[in-house]
Amino acid sequence: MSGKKVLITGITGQDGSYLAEHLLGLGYEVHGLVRRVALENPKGRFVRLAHLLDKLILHPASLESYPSIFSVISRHGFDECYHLAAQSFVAESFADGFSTMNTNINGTHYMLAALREIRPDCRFYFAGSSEMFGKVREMPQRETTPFHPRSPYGISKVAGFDLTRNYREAYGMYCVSGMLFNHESPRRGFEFVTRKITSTVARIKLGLASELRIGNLEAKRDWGHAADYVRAMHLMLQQAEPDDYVVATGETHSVREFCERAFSEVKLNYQDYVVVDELYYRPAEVDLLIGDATKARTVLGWQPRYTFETLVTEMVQSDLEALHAMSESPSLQDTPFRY
Ligand code: NAP
Ligand code: F7E
Repeated sequence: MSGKKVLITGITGQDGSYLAEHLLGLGYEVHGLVRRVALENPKGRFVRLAHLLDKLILHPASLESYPSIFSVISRHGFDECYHLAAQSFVAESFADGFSTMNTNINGTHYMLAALREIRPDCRFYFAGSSEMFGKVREMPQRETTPFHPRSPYGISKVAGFDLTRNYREAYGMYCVSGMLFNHESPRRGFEFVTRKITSTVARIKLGLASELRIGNLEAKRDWGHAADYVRAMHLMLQQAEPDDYVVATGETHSVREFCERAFSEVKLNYQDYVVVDELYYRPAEVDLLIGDATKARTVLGWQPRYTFETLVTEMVQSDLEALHAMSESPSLQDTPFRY
């Protein structure tokens, strides 16, 4: 057992829930920073953590408030901090760039500043993103690839990355950024394209929907599984020296291929159901991402366990099972999908 204390921001999200599970398994005392509204509506807001709630210590705080973050950090001697909280939906960042910037940039700065003040030895992980590469300058993208973000979200992640590196260089703190490519799972939010596809495939299969309205089918992503990627986050904080790492599978697939694969999982042809709707196009698109995770593989010894195929299968099957469970158990009717 590690006996270490860890603070996770964004613990209610996809990655936060997998990371909490992983660190509990390693013997950590796991604390989470959550919004006060979440504590007031545990059934709705802790749906991904329901199976872990009795093992976690949750603290209400606001990412927009330095004093609230300072107060949580000052009350516990954290050894590691994983800063995952963010407005993470790229499309929403075009709709409201200001709140995305406020949460993602200031929230990261407040975390770093509070740690520097109270707990400078606490190791810090920042959730960087392949969206920082944006309009990509080289293929595949690696740690040295220049950034060219294409959305307010991407810009906010470049700022978070720069802040994290600056605290490392200026104050000698152990601060690292993971440059993580898209990672998905049955716990992915419904607005992201993979979960939108798999949840709609399940509804179509059961006769509850007749079409899938979607945007750019030609965008390509390097899609991995969140359970694999949280292991890399943890490994990044166990090294002798702090450094930044790309985490990716090294394979790229289009949204069209994801649709094809997900529909074929239930023996349907995606062309019979997919309707392209320009409503879902973005003002500026990231056309193609493919990562080179050689450094994570060699230095961290990290390896993904899922493939593209096993990821899609797990997501479709999980959404089908959740819908079946709903139809059979009235008590599950207010939780549309199992996480
Ligand atoms: P997610 O499911 O959208 O979770 C986001 C988390 O941030 C939730 O716990 C959410 O809390 C919290 N949050 C959002 N706004 C907040 C605010 N104003 N104050 C406090 N908490 C707030 O995201 P994810 O997929 O787990 O991703 C985790 C992190 O990795 C994010 O920083 C994301 O940008 C980054 N990332 C994700 C991917 C990916 O493919 N998944 C790839 C690269 C980087 P509530 O539950 O209260 O809303
Ligand atoms: O879009 C296209 C869309 O919203 C993927 C976040 O976790 O990964 C995620 O960002 C692609 C884009 O994820 C629809 O235009 C087509 O090209 O699932 P997404 P994302 O924007 O790649 C990165 C690494 C992060 O860091 C982010 O936090 O799919 N697309 N049609 C669509 N996308 C959505 N959402 N909905 C559609 O109907």
